[in-house]
Amino acid sequence: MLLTNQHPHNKSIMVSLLGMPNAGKSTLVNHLLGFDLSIVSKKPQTTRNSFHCCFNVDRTEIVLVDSPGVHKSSQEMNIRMNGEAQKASEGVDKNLILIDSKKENLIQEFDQFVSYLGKSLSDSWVIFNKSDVSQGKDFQKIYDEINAKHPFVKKYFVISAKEGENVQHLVQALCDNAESGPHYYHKGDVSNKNMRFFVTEYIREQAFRLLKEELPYELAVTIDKFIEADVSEDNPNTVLAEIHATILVNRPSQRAIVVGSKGSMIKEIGTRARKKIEAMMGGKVFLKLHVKIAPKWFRNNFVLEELGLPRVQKSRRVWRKK
Ligand SMILES: Nc1nc2c(ncn2[C@@H]2O[C@H](COP(=O)(O)OP(=O)(O)OP(=O)(O)O)[C@@H](O)[C@H]2O)c(=O)[nH]1
Ligand SMILES: [Mg+2]
Repeated sequence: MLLTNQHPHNKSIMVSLLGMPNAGKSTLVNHLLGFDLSIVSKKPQTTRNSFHCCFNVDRTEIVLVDSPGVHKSSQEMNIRMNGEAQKASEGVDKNLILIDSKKENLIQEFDQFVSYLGKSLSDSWVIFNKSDVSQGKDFQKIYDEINAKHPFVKKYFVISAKEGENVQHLVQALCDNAESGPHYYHKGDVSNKNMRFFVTEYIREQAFRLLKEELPYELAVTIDKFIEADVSEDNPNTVLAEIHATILVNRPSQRAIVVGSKGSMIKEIGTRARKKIEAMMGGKVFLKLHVKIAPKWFRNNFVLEELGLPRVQKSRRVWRKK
């Protein structure tokens, strides 16, 4: 029997989404998938891990690799996040480099991206995003200058990932560049990360949205318990999973803010995250959140490994227990 992912007319293409923080990479992922899989916030450095997700257009499979925005930092976690972006660019057929076109100097923005990524790229397209809020720019001229300086950039698109403007042209171009061959993912599979990963992401997403200033950057989420129920009966009230998660913070004062007055903040984070998890899992879940003070967790190799951020070549210091 011929498997659907091996049909002779199948085509596929794998593309990375790279760029500076806040350029709109995860927003584009969600627009293309048609639902909010990747977490998005107004704050930069929302995405910390690179991961695959895929969708099909007729017989063409498009695998997207979302990645953290590259930035300059000497902090171990940020160095590892940059490493995730470098990893996202490896083994793909094309790199899509997103630029926030609201920024004043897009050529400088692109140069900065190249220097922060710290790795040479091949076969890339530049995507000027946020066209809905950046009128009056001569994108052809900007592209020509970028292309003259960085010849690995072969094409440009002007889109709005949020409003969907021109995204269809980009999808068509990706389909035109896809190669014949079997699909990487089975029908129905959306990502190479599991539900545990997305649960931590949806909790962190709400923390990013609800908490102010620097606090979201000093916070991480780990899963303590994830018990999936045996859903044999067709009962809409069945709880699909019992999830216990911990929000790690750096200092005692941060714990107090995350918990909030009489537990109001942690309750709000939990309620909002649970709704998204339930929408994703297609049924009810029980979610219990704890807050734990883990001083300097963002330098601790064991915690970073658990968060899916392994050591990279540029890793600086590794915190060890004395
Ligand atoms: N107006 C407008 N806003 C956009 C557009 N695309 C993204 N945004 C907004 O830009 C902000 C950042 O979007 P993200 O998708 O989280 O950006 P990102 O590149 O994934 O950021 P990091 O994960 O931090 O690297 C959010 O507030 C989005 O709503 C767009 O096309 N137009
Ligand atoms: Mg992102």
